[in-house]
Amino acid sequence: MAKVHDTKPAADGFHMPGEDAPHSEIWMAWPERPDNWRNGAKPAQGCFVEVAKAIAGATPVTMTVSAAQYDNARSRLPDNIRVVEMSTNDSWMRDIGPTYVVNGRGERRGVQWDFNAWGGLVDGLYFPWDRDDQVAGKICEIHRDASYRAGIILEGGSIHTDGDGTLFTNEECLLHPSRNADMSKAEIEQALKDNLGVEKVLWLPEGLYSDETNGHIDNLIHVVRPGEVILSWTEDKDDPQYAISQRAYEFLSNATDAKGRSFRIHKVHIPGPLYFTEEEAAGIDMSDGMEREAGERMAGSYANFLITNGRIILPLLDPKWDGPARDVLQEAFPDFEIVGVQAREILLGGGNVHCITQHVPAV
Ligand code: KQY
Repeated sequence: MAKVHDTKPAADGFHMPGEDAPHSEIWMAWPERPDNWRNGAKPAQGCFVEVAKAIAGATPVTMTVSAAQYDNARSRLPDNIRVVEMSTNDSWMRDIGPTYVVNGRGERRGVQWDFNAWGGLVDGLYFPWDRDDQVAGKICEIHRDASYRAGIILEGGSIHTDGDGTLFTNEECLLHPSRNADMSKAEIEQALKDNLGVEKVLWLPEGLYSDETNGHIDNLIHVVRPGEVILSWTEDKDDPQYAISQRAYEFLSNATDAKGRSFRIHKVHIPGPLYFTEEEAAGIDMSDGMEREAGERMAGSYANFLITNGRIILPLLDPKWDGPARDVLQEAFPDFEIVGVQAREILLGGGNVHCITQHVPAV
C-alpha cells in the first residue's frame, strides 16, 4: 500500500499548485447511474468521451469504469485513453479524486478528503457513497503516491487556489451544516491551511444560484493566475444570480490575496438561464436525493472549465453566450488553446467539465 502519512502537508513542506501548473494525468469516471443521467446515461457517455478526447490532446487521461460498463466504455473511448475498472457511486472525479500537493523537491502527495455525497444524511444527493469515498485512496495507490487523510468532509469542487498562497472557497458550502457541523469557521480554515499549504483563505459568501452541491466555488469563479479571476455574471436584475454575482464582485474587489495583490476580475456571462425540458426530465429515474423536474433551473456556468497543459476545455451550453464566453477566456488566457465541448448533458447531471475531471500534477 502506498504510504499514508499521519502528519500534515503544510508542515511537511507541501502546497496545492495552481491548475495552470503542468499535469501528468487527468482522471475521469464513466457515468452510468440512471437517477442522474438520462436515457441510461448514453447521451452523457457521449459527452464524457468528447471531453476525454479534448483533454487527451494535451494530457493523458484515465477513465474509471464499473465492471458492468467496462466493455462499453473501452469500445467507445479511443485507444489513447486508459480505462481502469474501479467502483464508484457516480462520476464526479473533481469531488472524489485526491487533491494533489507538491513540494519544491519534485515530489507530490495526494490529500484524501472525506466524501458524503454533498451533504450526507442532511441533504446529500445519494446514498450510499462509500465507493466514491474510496476513490482518492485508490488513485494514489495506482500512482504509487503517498497521501494524507485530511479528516474533514470536503469536495474538490469547493476549493480553488492560485498556487501562490491563496485559497478561494465560500461560506455557503464549507460552512453548511451538512459538511463539518462540529467545526467552527476558524477550525475549517486552519484545516485548509494545514492540508493545502495556503496562507490566506478567501471566503466568498455563496456559490452559483441553484447549485445542488450547496454552491461549489468552481461553478462561480475560476483562477486565471495570481491576482486574476473569472467570475460568472449576469446583467439581468430579475435573475436571482444577479445579486449573487454582485456580492461576489464586491467581495473580490475589496479583497487582496496572500501576497497583497488586488484582483483583476473577468466577468463571464452565464448561459441561459437554462432549465430541464420535459423530455430531459422524463429520461431520468426518480430518486430521493436529486430533483430532476421539467422547468427546474440548472446551474449552468462557463466558469466550470478545466485548465490543462496549455489547453482550456470549455463547456458549450448556449449558442447565445458560448462565443462571448470564449472571447473573455481567450483574452484572459492569451497563450492557451480553448477547446469547446457541447456540455448540456453534463449539466443535466448537476455539474460540468471541471466537476468531472481531477488533475495530477507533473513532478
Ligand atoms: O459540481 C460538482 N462538483 C458535482 C456535482 C454533483 C452533482 C450530483 N448530481
